[in-house]
Amino acid sequence: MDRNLALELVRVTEAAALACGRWVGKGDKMAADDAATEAMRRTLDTIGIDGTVVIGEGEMDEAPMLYIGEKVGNGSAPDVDIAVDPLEGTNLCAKGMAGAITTIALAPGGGFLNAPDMYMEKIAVGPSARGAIDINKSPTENLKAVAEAKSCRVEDLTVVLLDRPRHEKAINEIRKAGARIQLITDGDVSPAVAAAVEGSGVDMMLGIGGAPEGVLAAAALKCMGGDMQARLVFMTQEERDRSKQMGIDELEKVYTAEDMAKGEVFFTATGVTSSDLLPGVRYRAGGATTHSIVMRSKSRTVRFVETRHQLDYKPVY
Ligand code: VTB
Repeated sequence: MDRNLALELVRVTEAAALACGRWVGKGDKMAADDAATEAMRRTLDTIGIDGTVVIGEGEMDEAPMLYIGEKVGNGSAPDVDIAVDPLEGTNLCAKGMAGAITTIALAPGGGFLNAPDMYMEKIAVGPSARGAIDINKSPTENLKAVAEAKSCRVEDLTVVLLDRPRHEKAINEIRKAGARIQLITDGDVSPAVAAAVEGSGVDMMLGIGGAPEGVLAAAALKCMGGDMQARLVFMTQEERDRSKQMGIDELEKVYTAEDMAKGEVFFTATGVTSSDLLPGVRYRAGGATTHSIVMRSKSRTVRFVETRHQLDYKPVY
């Protein structure tokens, strides 16, 4: 692909962030998500792609827009698959807490794992620890290998996990191993991406979160040359059946970033509330500033884009 579509997609995540940024701290996660989704949907149609949503807001009967299977873009070539999380961390946005982002990824048709909306166990690190992780090994073993790869001590590493009872064992083990921990209430895409950004302060994202979020993180980590392994976590027989229906034959498979995001992929995210990855939206009289991360796998170029928006000239806001 000759075009760097990420440079166009950043307008989509910016629009979503500007829209849901107004809902920061308002306590209404549904309204925040609707605002982001609506803005993302509208902006997507200005882009020259023939897109199909494969990771979206839900099945057709559950979501009014950006549902799985929905066609997006202006319909001109190329034929691409789209993965979106218009507002990743709706609770974080509603409470004004750190780490909410708007995010989108694009792959050639059929490039993304069609991940069902269920849990996925994940481990993600940046390029400096590439090859050092193994989801089948214990957190202690992974931390030792990552510290060695990064020529530092385990005590120098910071691991991000969702603060959930299901992670109690891992948290205890990581503490014992000596690494630092950042517990987050929501939003595991942002720390997975941050793990691959030199100097972000995050070295690893670990634990069980959403499978769709895992595919978005995989797209980003592939673009950055980071490393990720993941495995679906089945809670019910119904989830196993649904996964099979969605074309997943090997239920226990360990996925790499490449397995989940094949071909030339693009990823962008814009900060809604500030985090280790990106500052959040800041408004001023007649305008706002957004910060985004923009990347493509082909060149592995990672751009941090700071945009000054003149809202007076964008009547929609
Ligand atoms: C996960 C995580 C997401 O929601 O899906 C989480 O990947 C839900 O986990 O980033 P629980 O079922 O334990 O609440 C997010 O945090 C936000 O969508």
